Amino acid sequence: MANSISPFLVVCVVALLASSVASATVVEHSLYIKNLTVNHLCSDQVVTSANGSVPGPTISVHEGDTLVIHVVNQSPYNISLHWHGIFQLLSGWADGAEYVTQCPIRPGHSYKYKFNVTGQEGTLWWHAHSSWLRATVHGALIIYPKPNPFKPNPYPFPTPYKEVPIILGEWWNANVVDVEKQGLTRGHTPNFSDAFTINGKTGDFYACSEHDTYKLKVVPGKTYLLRIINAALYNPLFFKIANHTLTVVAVDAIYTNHYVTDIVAIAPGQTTDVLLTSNQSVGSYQIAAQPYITVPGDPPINRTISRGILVYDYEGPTPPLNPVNRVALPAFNDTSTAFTFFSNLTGLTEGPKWVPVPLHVDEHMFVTIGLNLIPCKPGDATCEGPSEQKISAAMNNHSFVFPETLSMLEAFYFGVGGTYIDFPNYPPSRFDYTEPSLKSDLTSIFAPKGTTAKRLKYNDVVQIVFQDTAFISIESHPIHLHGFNFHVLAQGFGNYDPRRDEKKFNLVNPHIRNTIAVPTGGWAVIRFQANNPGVWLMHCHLDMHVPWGLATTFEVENGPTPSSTLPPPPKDLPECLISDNILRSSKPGQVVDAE
Ligand SMILES: [Cu+2]
Repeated sequence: MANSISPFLVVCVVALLASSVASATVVEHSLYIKNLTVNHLCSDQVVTSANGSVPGPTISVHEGDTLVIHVVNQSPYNISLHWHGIFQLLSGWADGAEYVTQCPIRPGHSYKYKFNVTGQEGTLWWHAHSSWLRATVHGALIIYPKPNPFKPNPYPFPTPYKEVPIILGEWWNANVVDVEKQGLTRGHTPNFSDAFTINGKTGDFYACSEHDTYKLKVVPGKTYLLRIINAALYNPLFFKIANHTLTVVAVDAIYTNHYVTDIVAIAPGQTTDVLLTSNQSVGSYQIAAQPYITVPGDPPINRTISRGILVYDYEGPTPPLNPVNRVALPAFNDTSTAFTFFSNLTGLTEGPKWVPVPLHVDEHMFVTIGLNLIPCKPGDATCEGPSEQKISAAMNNHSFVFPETLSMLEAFYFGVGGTYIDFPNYPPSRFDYTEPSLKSDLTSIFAPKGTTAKRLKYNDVVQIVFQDTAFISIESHPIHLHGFNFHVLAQGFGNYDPRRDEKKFNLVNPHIRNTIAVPTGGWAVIRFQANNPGVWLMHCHLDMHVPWGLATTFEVENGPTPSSTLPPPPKDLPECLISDNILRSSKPGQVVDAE
């Protein structure tokens, strides 16, 4: 009898197991993609929105949760949604990169994105990954640390009094899909935006905007966590609050050592978490988001400023009468301020989710990034780019083209050959990458078009040196990698020189990111481990540069076990133009199963 198991105990153990399983919450949202009329700068504009607001809703989860998002496309455009910075471990079908991991959700159709949020916490965001629709279809995606009753403050910094998402955006008084089309047809830079926004508001710099100004109310003497996201399509930005310092504590949802600054530089695609303490005299202070222009000379770029106000909420006997304290901003082209910010960030090695730098490298890559030209067809009068050609863009002289009939992930999963070709580890030739005369060098400025993938073995460690080129112009390209975070080992200006620059690698506490702003006319070195099978897009996050071709992909093989193998696609994965039957017959025995 002493060895028998009490039925009561069994019930208790089962109940305990059930409760621990139940603690992995499923967070469910519906996003309806539909038209919305927005009034900015004295006029109405019909835009595409998620649930009728710009920015769209903030999605919050705890690490360990499963996120389910029903996307219903009631808009006139094809769409897909990307969960920017989410690892998508074994859930590549939910990554949302149009024609890379799925075909688009067509008007009138829907798709359920379902994925686990594991191994990361902090500020990310979600956005459309079709055409330029992310201009108005985006929102914050906040991952809170796993609830822990023994750890009342879950953060590696003092508990903030309040947390505030700050989404910086860019506004066109036009239909952005038309602006993109115009850029592609004419072959030169499309019309620049008309305004920048802070949480969807333009601010008093612009016409008709007195009531279109973002206000952040703070209680004196408190510390706030600002979760800053750059959702702009075209510009890195400087962000500043008059008379206040900001303490950076995380970037791209990974903690950093505290870095105290009076200005934040943030490239499209990046996030930056800062602590703000309301320790100044009671009053109002300007908040500003200003473009950081990385193209030298005098490019015709939107040089306006979005301004908001930080207001001290004060209930004492004397009402706050201070005039708005104006913010002093750097020059639009202040590369040294931007570089100081980016190169001073270091990773919080003792913090949650820190990953040490892999010290052994399996794949060394040197990837040139920049603009190029494609020849115009004879007699094509719409071709208005430099040297009467069309602007294009490339990595390693390969100008990326998205497939149109089948997603790359389906081609990978079903073994459909001929969809993409190999992406090389090096450019076809070595040259003086940042030599200014390359600007109009018609002997080497053309890059062939094609769909490319760099094939990686499961768990390969990849090091990439990104090298900006001077074709057409140098520029800071924010390169975003889907599916992985990477360590930023070093960055600098001019041509990368391994003998000189390898000595600068930070292998101890480099910061970790998913989007790196490669310095204009310079280079940056990153390292990541390909621990997730699937096809992962790597691209410039300046939206015109993607259809021009500044992208490639990584095809990561399955690992040796079921837990390192990409599962079958969900049943409701949007249909491609290649029919399901062809896919099924292309890999006999492979059954398309439910999730
Ligand atoms: Cu770019």
